[in-house]
Amino acid sequence: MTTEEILIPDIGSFDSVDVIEILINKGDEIKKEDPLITVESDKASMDIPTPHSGIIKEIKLKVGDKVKEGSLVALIEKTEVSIETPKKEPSVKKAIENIASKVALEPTSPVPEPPATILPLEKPLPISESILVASGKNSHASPSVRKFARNLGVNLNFVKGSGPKNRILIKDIEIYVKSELNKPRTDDMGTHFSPIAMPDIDFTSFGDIEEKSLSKIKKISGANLHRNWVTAPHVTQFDDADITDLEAFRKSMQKEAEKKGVKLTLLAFMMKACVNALKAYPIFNSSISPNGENLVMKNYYNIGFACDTPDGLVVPVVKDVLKKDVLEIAQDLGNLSKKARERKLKIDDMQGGCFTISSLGGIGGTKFTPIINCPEVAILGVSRSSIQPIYNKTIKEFEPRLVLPLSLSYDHRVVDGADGARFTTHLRAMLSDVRKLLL
Ligand code: CAO
Repeated sequence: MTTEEILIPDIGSFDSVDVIEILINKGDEIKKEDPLITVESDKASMDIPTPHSGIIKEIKLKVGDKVKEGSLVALIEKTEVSIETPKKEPSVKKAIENIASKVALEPTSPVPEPPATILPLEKPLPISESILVASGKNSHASPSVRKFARNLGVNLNFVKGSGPKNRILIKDIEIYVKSELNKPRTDDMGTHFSPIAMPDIDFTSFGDIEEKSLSKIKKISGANLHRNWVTAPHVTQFDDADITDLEAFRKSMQKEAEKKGVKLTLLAFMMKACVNALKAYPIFNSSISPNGENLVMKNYYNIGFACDTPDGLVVPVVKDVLKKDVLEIAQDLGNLSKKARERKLKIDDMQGGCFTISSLGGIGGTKFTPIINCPEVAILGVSRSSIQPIYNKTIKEFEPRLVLPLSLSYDHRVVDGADGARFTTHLRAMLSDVRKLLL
């Protein structure tokens, strides 16, 4: 093995160019044509390739040095013995002159991408000999950097250069790629959350099993629920409302409602109370705009309700709740629930919601944490009412009262905790005083 000097080759009419990047380290094992350093004139930058394969024993230059043809770049211990034969390949000199003349014609042209292909050569040059020029005012990059970018499929026009004169360095591309990988992706349901794979368990090894396919509704709602759960930071605010008087009033109206063929349930009153609270706290009647920059504030009041059907969960929407009385709302609720259970809901029946109520009161339970129906920003969970001892300050005694548990989940990107508590406090006040609610 012999140690040889690597010298700057013929670089044409440029008699002094700056070393702007050292691409090798002492001890590196390199192959013939690998780039060693990048030099730059006022018109062009180029990589200087190694004429031999071998191990770098010493680097004789540093960034900022001025070099010309014949300057010593490094000492290399050759690992191959090559018989030097004169080559007919285009020289570095010819290529740099070719490009320099192009650059002179278009001094502020944008960075060509991918630039290696712009050379009008019959046979493409090896990459290290391709003179890749970026002399635009804004950015430029050396051939090795361009090759690195090309291998990763990176368009350099999007990369911010941190080198001298905004030159793009390898580390800039690495930073760019990292930031791109961390951006939310549309194909993972709008999040960059990648859970580990579910373990593949053979359940038959534990006992008898039966497989059933998920219903279409479950497949669709499952994907939506998952997206909403991982994209919206949920907070759930709990509260209790004293609905003793409201329930007495509802019962007193039930006969009249039945005559009109309407079942007047608590849910109709809940809708009225929620619209009242939405008017008092309009932030709850908003959505984050698709570009994530603004809040869309809605001046209409359509309330969705989670409806349990044999095929799964659907959310029909009662439109214009503000303009309707409780009987009209109850009528809509009845019609939409019937349509849902008979699988007759139309797309329009499930669109345009501003806020959702999920009532499990007819079934049971004390409290739960409902998942927001995004892009809405809040959902109210209603659990089963029960008689509770409530302290009456006026008479200084506990009284048996009918108490309704409320669970408000909200998107903390939009709604602050204080507003969450204000909203449930307002709801509680409305539900406790039927006169306020119906005014
Ligand atoms: N506390 C105590 N009783 C309640 C109640 C409450 N909060 N809410 C309803 N009830 C009673 C009703 O008064 C009714 O009693 P009667 O039959 O004696 O009159 C009974 O429970 C059944 O009510 P309902 O379910 O017919 O009517 P509703 O208006 O309360 O609810 C609907 C309608 C569509 C919301 C409901 O049928 C339903 O599907 N609930 C499930 C929603 C769901 O799955 N949510 C979870 C989604 S995951 O977030």
